[in-house]
Amino acid sequence: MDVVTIGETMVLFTPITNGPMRYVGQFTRSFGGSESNFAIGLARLGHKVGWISRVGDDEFGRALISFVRGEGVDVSYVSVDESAQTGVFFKEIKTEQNISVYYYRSGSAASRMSPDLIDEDYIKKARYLHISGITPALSDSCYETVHKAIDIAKKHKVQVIFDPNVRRKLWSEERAREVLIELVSRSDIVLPGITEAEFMFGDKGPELLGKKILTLGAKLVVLKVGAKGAYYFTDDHHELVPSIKVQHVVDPVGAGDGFAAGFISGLLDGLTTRESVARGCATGAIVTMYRGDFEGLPTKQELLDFTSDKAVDDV
Ligand code: KDG
Repeated sequence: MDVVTIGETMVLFTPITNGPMRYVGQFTRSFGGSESNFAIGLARLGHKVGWISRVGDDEFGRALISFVRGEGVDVSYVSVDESAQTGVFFKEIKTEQNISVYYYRSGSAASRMSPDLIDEDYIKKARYLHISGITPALSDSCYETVHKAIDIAKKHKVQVIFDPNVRRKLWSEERAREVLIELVSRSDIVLPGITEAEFMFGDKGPELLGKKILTLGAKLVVLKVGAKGAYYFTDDHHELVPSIKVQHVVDPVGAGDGFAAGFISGLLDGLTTRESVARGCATGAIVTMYRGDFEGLPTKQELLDFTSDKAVDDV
C-alpha cells in the first residue's frame, strides 16, 4: 500500500430539501467518513490505499464495505462486529454555508475498534500512515488503536500524517485538546485547518501557529486557510499557496479530506511540497462543487482539466 488509514465510516442520510431537520421528510442515502473519503480520493488519483475499520453485521455494514471496495480501496482489514451496529449520521442543510450533522454512532461497531485490528505487516509496508483526530474521539479502545498504529509506523519509519479533523460533538474541549496535541507531537506531517489550529493552541495567526506546530516535532505543517489556499511550513521556509477560486460552492463538506488526498498524492508522485499543496487545494476546491462528501473527488484527468481550464481563464 502507498497509504493506510483508520477510521469510522457511517451511512449518511442527506435531506432532499434544505431547511431545519424537523421539517425534512425525504433523504438520499450514501456514506460518509473522513478517512474513507481520503482513501477514495487517493484511489481515484491512482494510488494504492488501505482502510482499516469495523462495521456491524448488518445490511448497512455490507453496503458500506462493497461501496468502499468498489471505489478501489483495500478493505481486507475491515472487520465485522456481530454485537454492534454500523453508525449512521444525518446532514442538516440550512444553507450551503450552514450545514450541521447529527450522529447516531455512540457504541457503533467502529467505536469498538481495538488494537488487535492493527497488523504490523500491513502498516510497515506502507509509505504513509494517515490518522485523523476523529478516530481517537470515538472510544478509549479507538484511542489505543491509533497509538498502536503510530508505534508500528515509527518503528518501521513509515511517515505519519495527522489531520486533526476536530469534531466537537464527540468529546469535551479539554480532552480533545489534550489528545490532538499529543497526536500532533507524534506526527511527521500535520494538516490542520486554521480554526482547528486556533482551537488546539489558543493562539491566532498562521505564522505563529505553523511555527508552533513545527516545534512539537513535525517536519512539515500544512495550514489550510479555506478558499484562500494553504500555508506550508518547514524548518527553513514557509509560504502561502493560493487556491483556485470556485464560482459556486455547492457543499463544502469533505473538502479537507479532498485536500489531504490531493496533497499526499502529490508527495507520492514526487512533486515538490509547493506543487503538492497546490494539488491539495485544487482537489479540495473540486469537492466543494458537488453535493456529497466524496462524490466530487477527482481522477487525475479531472484534476488536470480543472487546473488547465482555470489557467486559460486566468490569462
Ligand atoms: O469529513 C467529511 C465528513 O464525511 C465527515 O465529517 C464524516 O467522518 C465523519 C465524521 O466523523 O464527522
